[in-house]
Amino acid sequence: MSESHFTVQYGDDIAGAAKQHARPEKSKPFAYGTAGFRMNADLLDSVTFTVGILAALRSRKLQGKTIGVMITASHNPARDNGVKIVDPYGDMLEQSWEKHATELANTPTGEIKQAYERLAREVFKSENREEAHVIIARDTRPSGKGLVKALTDALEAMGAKYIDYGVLTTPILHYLTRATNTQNDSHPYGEISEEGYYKKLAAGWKTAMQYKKPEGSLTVDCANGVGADALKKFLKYMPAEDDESGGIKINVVNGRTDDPSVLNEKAGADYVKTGQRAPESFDGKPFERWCSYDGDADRIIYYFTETGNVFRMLDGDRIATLAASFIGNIVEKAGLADKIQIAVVQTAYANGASTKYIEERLKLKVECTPTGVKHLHHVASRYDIGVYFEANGHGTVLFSQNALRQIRKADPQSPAQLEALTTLQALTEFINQTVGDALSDMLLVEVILAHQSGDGEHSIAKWFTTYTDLPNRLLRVEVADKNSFTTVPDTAERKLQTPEGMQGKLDELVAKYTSGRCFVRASGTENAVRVYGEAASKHEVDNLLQSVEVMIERGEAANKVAQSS
Ligand code: G16
Repeated sequence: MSESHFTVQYGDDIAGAAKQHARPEKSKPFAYGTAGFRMNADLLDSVTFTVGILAALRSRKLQGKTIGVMITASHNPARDNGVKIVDPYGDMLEQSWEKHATELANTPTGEIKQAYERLAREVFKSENREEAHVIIARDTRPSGKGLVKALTDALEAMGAKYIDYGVLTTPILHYLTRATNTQNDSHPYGEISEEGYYKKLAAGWKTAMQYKKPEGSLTVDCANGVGADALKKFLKYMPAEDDESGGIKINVVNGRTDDPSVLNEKAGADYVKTGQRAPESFDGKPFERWCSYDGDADRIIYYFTETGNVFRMLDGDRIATLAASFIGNIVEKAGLADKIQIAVVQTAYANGASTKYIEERLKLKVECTPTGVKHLHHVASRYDIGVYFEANGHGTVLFSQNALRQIRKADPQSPAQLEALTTLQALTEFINQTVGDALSDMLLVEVILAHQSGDGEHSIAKWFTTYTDLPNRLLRVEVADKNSFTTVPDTAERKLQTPEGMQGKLDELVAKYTSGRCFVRASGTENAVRVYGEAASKHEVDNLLQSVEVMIERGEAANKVAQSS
């Protein structure tokens, strides 16, 4: 690309400020992964500084719109941290900018100013004097504070205005970003405050629950993360527990945010989903509803035990099917079925039985994308109502402008239609439109279960029996270089391109199992590869995954020998 020769405004102090946040000399290349940069917190200082430069640049490029920056490593252990950029409407950073983030993060400290100016010329095309606006939040990790300092040093060097909101859940920062940028629109997203978020969710809940009372209580495992603080604050805006319309008893467990070492330890959505087991502190009686958030409260997994202590888990696929089925139903009841098209977006981790249920029983379209909510969100936003969930419990439901218009202008012809429309309208209010949100998804599930209860059967047990999952397992295998595992483009990460020959071996293995399916991909948030498998029986799936693990380990050993000779 030819360089333009206009003067790049701002950033005169960058070189000096960068020296305070120097890139470690021997670090491996950094990459903007599934959810931004994520690694051991000790390596993140310089990366976070460069994210500050990029956030200011992005804001100026978008005529001064407010950009969000979240400092979190979500489900990872407490020693890790991460940083990601949120675009003005609360969705993830536009993918074409991820390469700019990666490039800046890998620039030697002494060359930062030149790299910034080169990038500014490339993205601005002409002189740009816009005011830059950035908002910031972090989770409860001890390293967060220092990383905010790296970020704000960059923002100050860039002459950007910023607000540091302190400790918040990831979805609240996404909410605030959108609320800030839509405050002058005809339909502002909400009040620009943490309190405004709680009020919006509670108001939607009250409307959706005006004719209902939830069955029993709900216990929430907060992974000892920021979700615990948020949930406790939120409950103050909810109807009293004994209120006939919408009162609900919610217990908070694993809410120790004073001790960072316990974050995500034997608790949280990832622990429950990956191990298919209950978290520490679980003492649920049969059919009592429990759910787990992750460390920054953007994922949720439900579970309960049946009589005899049999553990039953309801993951993101289950939430997607529950939501799609319920919403499809009320859209029809509201008389809008021919005006509103609903689709479900999943990834390759979705259990095959859930996909079959959505296509064959619900008769809805299913799309499959690579891992990462950024991919699912993008595809879901093409539909009137796009239900998207990853199996790990990360997801939400998006309502398009057309869907909102149709719901607003519909004229109910009967009390049943009025109830369906009121409920639908309430869902559009409290379902987070920016990103997966454990708190808002929890309300969605609770509203649906309350609407479906009342025939004597436990609503959570009824939910579990809608279809039977194919036995499945998820493995995490540590390898010397996860980047040597790449996938074939446009296969939604279901086929390996490298290591050479590995996909062929995998196909041969899978063919030996009844209804076998298996794929391997590098994690974008951890230093490992993930192996997912399904088969007709638990025994078969365990055997299949064991063989795949051995295959990967043999490949690693062969590589080591090749490198040392
Ligand atoms: C992040 C992403 C999710 C993704 C997960 C695991 O979640 O936002 O979309 O599913 O990482 O990704 P990977 O398999 O690439 O490690 P979170 O909750 O950790 O931010």
